[in-house]
Amino acid sequence: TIAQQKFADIDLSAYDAEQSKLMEERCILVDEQDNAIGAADKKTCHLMENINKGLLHRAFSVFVFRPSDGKLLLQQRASEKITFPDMWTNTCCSHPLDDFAEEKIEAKQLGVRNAASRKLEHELGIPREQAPVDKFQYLAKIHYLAPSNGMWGEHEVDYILFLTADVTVTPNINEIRDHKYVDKAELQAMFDAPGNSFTPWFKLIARDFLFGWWDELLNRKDANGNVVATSLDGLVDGSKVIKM
Ligand code: DMA
Ligand code: MN
Repeated sequence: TIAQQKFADIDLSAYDAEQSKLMEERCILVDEQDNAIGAADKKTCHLMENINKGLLHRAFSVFVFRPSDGKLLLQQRASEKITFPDMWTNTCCSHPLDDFAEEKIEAKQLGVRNAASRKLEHELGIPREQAPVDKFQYLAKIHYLAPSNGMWGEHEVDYILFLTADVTVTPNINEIRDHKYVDKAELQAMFDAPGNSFTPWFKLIARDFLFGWWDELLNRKDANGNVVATSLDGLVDGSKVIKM
């Protein structure tokens, strides 16, 4: 069955050693309604050969906004990344892992929240106390499929989380090449400029949701003029998977 996919027999020696090692992480397999149905290593989950047979896993996409001006923190993926290298994208994406009990908890999206806090530290060096699990605002979960380069791709149920926090960024250069804060107009100018490339999930989320939710965020400043992600609670019905 799909839940018992074998470790794919693909040689990773041509890729970056650190990124190749991370392909041994075990992702959580889900059906299209996001019911957990098993686990498989990250390599298996990201091969188009398996994706084309329906293999689907759980993921998250975090958007970090600066409280004082509501700017969004973007990252450019490192050239070492095996999937979607060098592309600009939202603050941080990854997977809750079957390897950690605390990342399998489904109540209140606690598993993805724990994974998001872990990966903000791993990729951007953000101290965990700056990204505590209860500060993330869960918005929605989307189901999308996107080929990357060659044999690789993504096929995920992706939880979208907003976080408003002042964060200290110390980039892990094996993960990210660059990062910057943008307002809506600056992001739109990046999209319009020739030569920038963006991850497919970021383009989909930007196309359908990001700008509207960002407007709501900017409209709901607290008494000190700061944007607060948790003010978006109840804005959308996050209970059903949205197919993109
Ligand atoms: C995977 O992101 C998750 C999404 C939403 C695409 P990623 O490739 O950045 O994950 P990782 O850094 O763990 O390889
Ligand atoms: Mn993935």
